[in-house]
Amino acid sequence: MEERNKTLGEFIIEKQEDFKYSSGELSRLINSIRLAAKVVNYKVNKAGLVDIIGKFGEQNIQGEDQQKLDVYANEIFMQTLINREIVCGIASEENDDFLTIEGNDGSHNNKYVVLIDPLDGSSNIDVNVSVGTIFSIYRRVTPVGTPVTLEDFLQPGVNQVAAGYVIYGTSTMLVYTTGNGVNGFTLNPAIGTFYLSHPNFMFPKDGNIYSINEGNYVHFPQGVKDYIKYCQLEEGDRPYTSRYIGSLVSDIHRNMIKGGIYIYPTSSKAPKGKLRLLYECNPMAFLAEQAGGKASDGFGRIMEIQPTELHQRVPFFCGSYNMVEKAEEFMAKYK
Ligand code: AHM
Ligand code: MG
Repeated sequence: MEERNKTLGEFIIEKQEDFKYSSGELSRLINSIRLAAKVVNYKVNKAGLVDIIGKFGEQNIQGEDQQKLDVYANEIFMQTLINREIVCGIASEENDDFLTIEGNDGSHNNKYVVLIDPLDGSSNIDVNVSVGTIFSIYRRVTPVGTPVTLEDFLQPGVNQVAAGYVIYGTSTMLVYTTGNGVNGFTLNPAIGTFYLSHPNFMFPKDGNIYSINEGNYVHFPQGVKDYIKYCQLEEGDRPYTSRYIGSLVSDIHRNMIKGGIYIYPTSSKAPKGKLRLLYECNPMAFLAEQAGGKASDGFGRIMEIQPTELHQRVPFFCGSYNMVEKAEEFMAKYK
């Protein structure tokens, strides 16, 4: 008989002893993210109904429900983490600066900082396309007991203790790593429980999907242009298939299942790239590497970049190991 699928709650408890610092704090933190994800999921799924429900005069529908979903998601994730007093600081893609969190008694005794993109790809909401939440967790580097500083957030990705994403798609999934492989959980909306559906999630080593906004082709560096032409060449298993949702979480999620590469390069319009190192690239890079894939800025490992500012942008190449390696070969020709 097949083993009954584990719930995320059961999985977190079971894995707690594997954590390097097993005080239960990280488990509680991931539990809070699980809770916030369910609340945001409820709201995202209801987004298209707002007008209809509104017509029936439901109370409070104006104002609260018309709030932009990315703002709402930001508030939910922030509040959930703040209320539980489990982090000492949060930085969000939605806010200019980081937030220092103190306990009810004014103490600063928590160990972890969270960086979050509460609703990535939110321009897709209006057209009913999947969006996602991306999160990244570090241990603070300043002494426990003191307020967090910028230094606690500006850590290279290799220091991450956990990272993950939530995809609000045809099914809602939470996919995360604590540095021991990647596991994916699918929400059963009827009972509001995440079940382990993708244990030991792995990127195929090779793939045949390339995901890039080709509309910007003329603005791309020559290495990227050449790589795109390579993807389109009729040879061996090529031409590859082009798939671009324009929602990072969805594009990476699909490529992780099917095998593929996601690229957001520099361009003459966005000389540093578009995606944020701390909120988008590092967590995705941690997941990719833990799933046997690779993440690069075109020349070197994303997770080794020393961040200099909270909202720093970087070019991003992420996906099946061999595909990213190939793209780097093309980039290296024009270094
Ligand atoms: P956002 O943080 O403003 O939502 O932007 C990030 C999104 C990614 O999800 C997506 O891969 C990319 O921007 C799409 O950008 P573009 O429309 O330029 O191709
Ligand atoms: Mg984003």
